[in-house]
Amino acid sequence: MLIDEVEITLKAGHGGPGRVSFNPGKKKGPNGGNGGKGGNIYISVTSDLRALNQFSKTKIKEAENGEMGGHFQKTGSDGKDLEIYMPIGTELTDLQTGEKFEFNDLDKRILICKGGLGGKGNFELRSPRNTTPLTAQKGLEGQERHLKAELKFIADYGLIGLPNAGKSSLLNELTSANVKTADYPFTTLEPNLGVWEGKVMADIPGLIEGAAEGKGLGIKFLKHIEKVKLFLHLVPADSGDVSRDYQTVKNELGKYNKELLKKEEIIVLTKTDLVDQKEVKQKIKELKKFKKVIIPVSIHDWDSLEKLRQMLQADNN
Ligand SMILES: Nc1nc2c(ncn2[C@@H]2O[C@H](COP(=O)(O)OP(=O)(O)OP(=O)(O)O)[C@@H](O)[C@H]2O)c(=O)[nH]1
Ligand SMILES: [Mg+2]
Repeated sequence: MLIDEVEITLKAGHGGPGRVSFNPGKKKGPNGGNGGKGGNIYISVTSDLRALNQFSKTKIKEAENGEMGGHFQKTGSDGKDLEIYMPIGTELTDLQTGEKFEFNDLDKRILICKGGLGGKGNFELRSPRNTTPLTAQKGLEGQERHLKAELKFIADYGLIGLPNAGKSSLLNELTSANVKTADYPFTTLEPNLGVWEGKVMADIPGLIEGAAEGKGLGIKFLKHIEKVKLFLHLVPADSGDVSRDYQTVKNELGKYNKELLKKEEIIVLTKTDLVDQKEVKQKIKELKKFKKVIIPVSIHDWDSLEKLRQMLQADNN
Protein backbone atom coordinates (compact mmCIF):
# COMPACT_ATOMS: atom_id res chain seq x y z
CA MET A 1 0.00 0.00 0.00
CA LEU A 2 1.30 3.38 -1.01
CA ILE A 3 0.98 5.85 1.85
CA ASP A 4 0.13 9.25 0.43
CA GLU A 5 -1.00 11.07 3.54
CA VAL A 6 0.34 10.75 7.06
CA GLU A 7 0.71 12.78 10.25
CA ILE A 8 4.10 12.60 11.87
CA THR A 9 6.15 14.07 14.70
CA LEU A 10 9.77 15.02 14.19
CA LYS A 11 11.98 15.91 17.10
CA ALA A 12 15.53 17.18 16.88
CA GLY A 13 18.01 16.10 19.52
CA HIS A 14 18.17 17.70 22.96
CA GLY A 15 21.39 19.53 23.76
CA GLY A 16 23.60 17.57 26.16
CA PRO A 17 23.90 18.93 29.70
CA GLY A 18 27.02 20.70 30.85
CA ARG A 19 29.04 18.93 33.52
CA VAL A 20 29.90 20.00 37.03
CA SER A 21 33.30 18.73 37.93
CA PHE A 22 36.49 19.91 39.55
CA ASN A 23 40.18 19.38 39.05
CA PRO A 24 41.62 16.83 41.38
CA GLY A 25 44.36 17.68 43.79
CA LYS A 26 45.38 21.10 45.03
CA LYS A 27 44.14 23.25 42.11
CA LYS A 28 40.53 22.19 42.60
CA GLY A 29 39.09 24.65 40.01
CA PRO A 30 35.98 23.82 37.97
CA ASN A 31 36.66 21.77 34.83
CA GLY A 32 33.19 20.59 33.65
CA GLY A 33 32.85 20.58 29.84
CA ASN A 34 29.92 21.81 27.75
CA GLY A 35 27.23 19.45 26.51
CA GLY A 36 27.19 18.45 22.81
CA LYS A 37 24.61 19.82 20.37
CA GLY A 38 21.45 17.84 19.65
CA GLY A 39 21.22 16.38 16.13
CA ASN A 40 19.31 18.28 13.43
CA ILE A 41 16.65 16.74 11.22
CA TYR A 42 16.91 17.33 7.49
CA ILE A 43 14.47 16.43 4.74
CA SER A 44 15.71 15.39 1.31
CA VAL A 45 13.77 14.39 -1.78
CA THR A 46 13.70 10.99 -3.44
CA SER A 47 12.00 9.64 -6.55
CA ASP A 48 10.84 6.65 -4.49
CA LEU A 49 7.10 7.25 -4.17
CA ARG A 50 6.92 4.72 -1.37
CA ALA A 51 9.20 6.70 0.92
CA LEU A 52 6.29 7.77 3.15
CA ASN A 53 5.78 4.09 3.97
CA GLN A 54 8.62 4.50 6.48
CA PHE A 55 5.90 6.03 8.67
CA SER A 56 3.47 3.11 8.36
CA LYS A 57 4.23 1.97 11.89
CA THR A 58 6.35 4.62 13.57
CA LYS A 59 4.96 8.12 13.29
CA ILE A 60 7.67 9.67 15.45
CA LYS A 61 11.28 10.20 14.45
CA GLU A 62 13.93 11.70 16.66
CA ALA A 63 17.48 12.78 16.07
CA GLU A 64 20.12 11.83 18.64
CA ASN A 65 20.61 13.89 21.78
CA GLY A 66 23.91 15.60 22.50
CA GLU A 67 26.07 13.98 25.16
CA MET A 68 26.93 15.40 28.53
CA GLY A 69 30.11 17.44 28.80
CA GLY A 70 33.15 15.61 30.11
CA HIS A 71 35.72 16.27 32.78
CA PHE A 72 38.73 18.48 31.99
CA GLN A 73 36.62 20.83 29.80
CA LYS A 74 35.88 18.16 27.28
CA THR A 75 32.80 18.98 25.19
CA GLY A 76 30.26 16.16 24.88
CA SER A 77 29.73 14.60 21.46
CA ASP A 78 27.08 16.13 19.21
CA GLY A 79 24.00 14.03 18.54
CA LYS A 80 23.91 12.53 15.03
CA ASP A 81 21.76 14.36 12.47
CA LEU A 82 18.83 12.51 11.01
CA GLU A 83 18.18 12.56 7.26
CA ILE A 84 14.62 11.80 6.20
CA TYR A 85 13.69 11.13 2.59
CA MET A 86 10.30 12.20 1.27
CA PRO A 87 8.94 11.43 -2.18
CA ILE A 88 9.04 14.14 -4.82
CA GLY A 89 5.74 16.01 -4.76
CA THR A 90 5.37 15.86 -0.98
CA GLU A 91 3.81 18.82 0.73
CA LEU A 92 4.48 19.18 4.43
CA THR A 93 2.28 21.29 6.66
CA ASP A 94 3.25 22.21 10.19
CA LEU A 95 0.02 21.50 12.03
CA GLN A 96 0.78 24.07 14.73
CA THR A 97 2.03 27.04 12.72
CA GLY A 98 0.40 26.33 9.35
CA GLU A 99 3.79 26.72 7.67
CA LYS A 100 4.07 24.77 4.42
CA PHE A 101 7.07 23.15 2.75
CA GLU A 102 6.98 21.80 -0.79
CA PHE A 103 9.32 19.22 -2.21
CA ASN A 104 9.00 19.54 -5.96
CA ASP A 105 12.64 19.37 -6.84
CA LEU A 106 14.95 16.38 -6.50
CA ASP A 107 17.82 18.59 -5.27
CA LYS A 108 15.90 20.12 -2.41
CA ARG A 109 17.07 19.59 1.16
CA ILE A 110 15.91 21.56 4.16
CA LEU A 111 16.62 21.76 7.85
CA ILE A 112 13.22 21.03 9.35
CA CYS A 113 14.05 20.70 13.06
CA LYS A 114 17.06 22.27 14.67
CA GLY A 115 18.90 20.46 17.43
CA GLY A 116 19.16 22.08 20.89
CA LEU A 117 22.37 23.75 22.03
CA GLY A 118 24.43 21.96 24.63
CA GLY A 119 24.46 23.39 28.16
CA LYS A 120 27.55 25.13 29.46
CA GLY A 121 29.68 23.20 31.91
CA ASN A 122 30.88 24.77 35.15
CA PHE A 123 34.23 25.68 33.61
CA GLU A 124 32.59 27.92 31.01
CA LEU A 125 30.26 29.40 33.61
CA ARG A 126 33.11 30.88 35.69
CA SER A 127 32.91 34.62 36.25
CA PRO A 128 34.72 37.16 38.40
CA ARG A 129 31.86 36.93 40.87
CA ASN A 130 31.67 33.19 40.88
CA THR A 131 34.96 31.54 40.18
CA THR A 132 33.78 28.13 41.26
CA PRO A 133 30.27 27.50 39.93
CA LEU A 134 28.62 24.49 41.52
CA THR A 135 26.05 24.09 38.77
CA ALA A 136 25.97 23.69 34.99
CA GLN A 137 23.36 24.38 32.29
CA LYS A 138 20.98 21.66 31.19
CA GLY A 139 21.09 22.03 27.42
CA LEU A 140 18.19 23.17 25.26
CA GLU A 141 15.28 21.19 23.86
CA GLY A 142 15.50 20.19 20.20
CA GLN A 143 12.86 21.67 17.89
CA GLU A 144 9.76 19.52 17.64
CA ARG A 145 7.15 19.70 14.90
CA HIS A 146 3.88 17.94 14.23
CA LEU A 147 3.52 17.70 10.51
CA LYS A 148 1.16 16.41 7.90
CA ALA A 149 2.86 14.94 4.84
CA GLU A 150 0.78 14.74 1.68
CA LEU A 151 1.93 13.28 -1.60
CA LYS A 152 0.80 15.53 -4.45
CA PHE A 153 2.55 13.49 -7.11
CA ILE A 154 4.29 15.60 -9.65
CA ALA A 155 6.10 14.38 -12.71
CA ASP A 156 7.38 15.95 -15.88
CA TYR A 157 6.26 13.00 -17.98
CA GLY A 158 3.39 10.61 -17.35
CA LEU A 159 3.15 7.26 -19.14
CA ILE A 160 -0.49 6.41 -19.73
CA GLY A 161 -2.25 3.71 -21.68
CA LEU A 162 -4.23 0.50 -21.40
CA PRO A 163 -2.82 -2.31 -19.27
CA ASN A 164 0.00 -4.18 -20.98
CA ALA A 165 0.78 -1.29 -23.37
CA GLY A 166 4.44 -1.37 -22.36
CA LYS A 167 4.50 1.55 -19.92
CA SER A 168 6.74 0.01 -17.29
CA SER A 169 9.08 -1.39 -19.94
CA LEU A 170 9.52 2.07 -21.41
CA LEU A 171 10.06 3.58 -17.97
CA ASN A 172 12.84 1.05 -17.38
CA GLU A 173 14.44 1.86 -20.74
CA LEU A 174 14.32 5.62 -20.41
CA THR A 175 15.10 6.09 -16.74
CA SER A 176 17.02 4.62 -13.86
CA ALA A 177 13.92 2.74 -12.68
CA ASN A 178 13.82 -1.03 -12.45
CA VAL A 179 10.16 -1.91 -12.36
CA LYS A 180 8.51 -5.28 -12.82
CA THR A 181 7.12 -5.89 -16.30
CA ALA A 182 5.16 -8.91 -17.47
CA ASP A 183 2.99 -10.13 -20.27
CA TYR A 184 -0.33 -9.69 -18.51
CA PRO A 185 -2.53 -6.73 -17.60
CA PHE A 186 -2.27 -4.95 -14.23
CA THR A 187 1.32 -5.90 -13.56
CA THR A 188 1.77 -2.43 -12.12
CA LEU A 189 -0.53 -1.83 -9.19
CA GLU A 190 0.90 1.44 -7.94
CA PRO A 191 2.63 4.29 -9.75
CA ASN A 192 6.39 4.21 -10.16
CA LEU A 193 8.76 7.05 -10.81
CA GLY A 194 12.02 7.10 -12.68
CA VAL A 195 14.48 9.89 -13.23
CA TRP A 196 16.05 10.84 -16.54
CA GLU A 197 18.29 13.89 -16.90
CA GLY A 198 16.86 15.36 -13.73
CA LYS A 199 13.30 14.98 -15.01
CA VAL A 200 10.78 12.72 -13.36
CA MET A 201 8.84 10.18 -15.39
CA ALA A 202 5.79 8.45 -13.93
CA ASP A 203 4.47 5.02 -14.84
CA ILE A 204 0.79 5.06 -14.05
CA PRO A 205 -1.13 1.79 -13.63
CA GLY A 206 -3.12 0.80 -16.72
CA LEU A 207 -6.41 2.60 -17.36
CA ILE A 208 -9.40 0.64 -18.60
CA GLU A 209 -12.88 1.51 -19.75
CA GLY A 210 -14.79 2.59 -16.65
CA ALA A 211 -11.66 3.68 -14.76
CA ALA A 212 -13.21 7.10 -14.09
CA GLU A 213 -16.10 5.32 -12.37
CA GLY A 214 -13.69 3.26 -10.34
CA LYS A 215 -13.05 0.18 -12.49
CA GLY A 216 -9.61 -1.37 -12.36
CA LEU A 217 -6.90 0.59 -10.58
CA GLY A 218 -6.97 3.77 -12.57
CA ILE A 219 -9.27 5.97 -10.54
CA LYS A 220 -7.11 5.96 -7.47
CA PHE A 221 -4.30 7.40 -9.49
CA LEU A 222 -6.21 9.65 -11.84
CA LYS A 223 -6.19 12.29 -9.13
CA HIS A 224 -2.44 12.13 -9.21
CA ILE A 225 -1.97 12.72 -12.90
CA GLU A 226 -3.40 16.21 -12.82
CA LYS A 227 0.08 17.51 -12.09
CA VAL A 228 1.90 15.72 -14.91
CA LYS A 229 3.27 18.12 -17.52
CA LEU A 230 3.38 15.92 -20.63
CA PHE A 231 1.56 12.67 -21.31
CA LEU A 232 3.22 9.90 -23.26
CA HIS A 233 0.18 7.98 -24.39
CA LEU A 234 1.22 4.43 -25.21
CA VAL A 235 -0.64 2.36 -27.78
CA PRO A 236 0.78 -1.06 -28.69
CA ALA A 237 1.39 -1.63 -32.41
CA ASP A 238 0.12 -5.21 -32.18
CA SER A 239 -3.30 -4.04 -31.04
CA GLY A 240 -6.27 -5.04 -33.19
CA ASP A 241 -7.65 -1.50 -32.99
CA VAL A 242 -5.23 1.29 -32.14
CA SER A 243 -7.87 4.04 -32.45
CA ARG A 244 -10.13 2.33 -29.98
CA ASP A 245 -7.27 1.74 -27.53
CA TYR A 246 -6.33 5.40 -27.73
CA GLN A 247 -9.89 6.64 -27.45
CA THR A 248 -10.71 4.40 -24.45
CA VAL A 249 -7.99 5.99 -22.38
CA LYS A 250 -8.86 9.52 -23.55
CA ASN A 251 -12.50 8.98 -22.65
CA GLU A 252 -11.60 7.96 -19.14
CA LEU A 253 -9.31 10.97 -18.69
CA GLY A 254 -12.06 13.29 -19.95
CA LYS A 255 -14.74 11.74 -17.78
CA TYR A 256 -12.56 12.17 -14.75
CA ASN A 257 -11.49 15.72 -15.48
CA LYS A 258 -11.87 17.62 -18.77
CA GLU A 259 -8.74 19.63 -17.99
CA LEU A 260 -6.68 16.47 -18.49
CA LEU A 261 -7.61 16.52 -22.17
CA LYS A 262 -5.91 19.89 -22.60
CA LYS A 263 -2.56 18.60 -21.46
CA GLU A 264 0.30 18.29 -23.87
CA GLU A 265 0.45 14.75 -25.20
CA ILE A 266 2.37 12.62 -27.64
CA ILE A 267 1.35 9.20 -28.88
CA VAL A 268 3.95 6.48 -28.55
CA LEU A 269 3.24 3.48 -30.76
CA THR A 270 4.95 0.72 -28.77
CA LYS A 271 6.14 -2.82 -29.51
CA THR A 272 6.75 -2.03 -33.18
CA ASP A 273 9.02 -5.09 -33.46
CA LEU A 274 5.95 -7.30 -33.15
CA VAL A 275 4.49 -6.19 -36.48
CA ASP A 276 6.01 -5.49 -39.91
CA GLN A 277 6.99 -2.05 -41.17
CA LYS A 278 3.95 -1.83 -43.39
CA GLU A 279 1.65 -2.29 -40.43
CA VAL A 280 3.57 0.27 -38.37
CA LYS A 281 3.09 2.82 -41.14
CA GLN A 282 -0.57 2.01 -41.49
CA LYS A 283 -1.16 2.36 -37.75
CA ILE A 284 0.67 5.66 -37.62
CA LYS A 285 -1.54 6.84 -40.47
CA GLU A 286 -4.63 5.76 -38.62
CA LEU A 287 -3.59 7.56 -35.41
CA LYS A 288 -2.86 10.79 -37.30
CA LYS A 289 -6.50 11.79 -37.01
CA PHE A 290 -5.92 12.53 -33.31
CA LYS A 291 -3.56 15.32 -34.34
CA LYS A 292 -0.73 14.51 -31.99
CA VAL A 293 2.95 13.85 -32.59
CA ILE A 294 3.32 10.07 -33.04
CA ILE A 295 6.54 8.21 -32.27
CA PRO A 296 7.01 4.51 -33.06
CA VAL A 297 9.11 2.72 -30.47
CA SER A 298 10.31 -0.74 -29.57
CA ILE A 299 12.31 -1.52 -26.47
CA HIS A 300 14.33 -3.85 -28.70
CA ASP A 301 15.23 -1.05 -31.11
CA TRP A 302 17.84 1.30 -29.66
CA ASP A 303 17.46 3.87 -32.45
CA SER A 304 13.76 4.26 -31.82
CA LEU A 305 14.37 4.87 -28.11
CA GLU A 306 17.05 7.40 -28.96
CA LYS A 307 14.64 9.27 -31.21
CA LEU A 308 12.11 9.42 -28.41
CA ARG A 309 14.76 10.75 -26.02
CA GLN A 310 15.79 13.41 -28.48
CA MET A 311 12.21 14.45 -28.96
CA LEU A 312 11.66 14.81 -25.23
CA GLN A 313 14.87 16.77 -24.91
CA ALA A 314 13.84 19.13 -27.72
CA ASP A 315 10.51 19.58 -25.98
CA ASN A 316 12.32 20.64 -22.80
CA ASN A 317 14.18 23.46 -24.48
N1 LIG B 1 8.27 -7.34 -28.20
C1 LIG B 1 8.10 -6.31 -27.35
N2 LIG B 1 7.55 -6.51 -26.15
C2 LIG B 1 7.39 -5.45 -25.33
C3 LIG B 1 7.80 -4.16 -25.69
N3 LIG B 1 7.50 -3.31 -24.67
C4 LIG B 1 6.95 -4.08 -23.69
N4 LIG B 1 6.88 -5.38 -24.11
C5 LIG B 1 6.33 -6.51 -23.34
O1 LIG B 1 4.95 -6.28 -23.12
C6 LIG B 1 4.55 -6.81 -21.86
C7 LIG B 1 3.88 -5.73 -21.06
O2 LIG B 1 4.81 -4.72 -20.74
P1 LIG B 1 4.71 -3.84 -19.44
O3 LIG B 1 5.81 -2.83 -19.54
O4 LIG B 1 4.63 -4.67 -18.22
O5 LIG B 1 3.30 -3.14 -19.71
P2 LIG B 1 2.51 -2.10 -18.78
O6 LIG B 1 1.87 -1.13 -19.70
O7 LIG B 1 3.38 -1.56 -17.75
O8 LIG B 1 1.39 -3.05 -18.17
P3 LIG B 1 0.53 -2.85 -16.81
O9 LIG B 1 1.49 -2.56 -15.72
O10 LIG B 1 -0.11 -4.15 -16.63
O11 LIG B 1 -0.43 -1.75 -17.08
C8 LIG B 1 5.82 -7.34 -21.20
O12 LIG B 1 5.88 -8.72 -21.39
C9 LIG B 1 6.95 -6.65 -21.97
O13 LIG B 1 8.13 -7.41 -22.02
C10 LIG B 1 8.39 -3.96 -26.99
O14 LIG B 1 8.77 -2.87 -27.41
N5 LIG B 1 8.51 -5.09 -27.76
MG1 LIG C 1 3.31 -1.74 -15.74
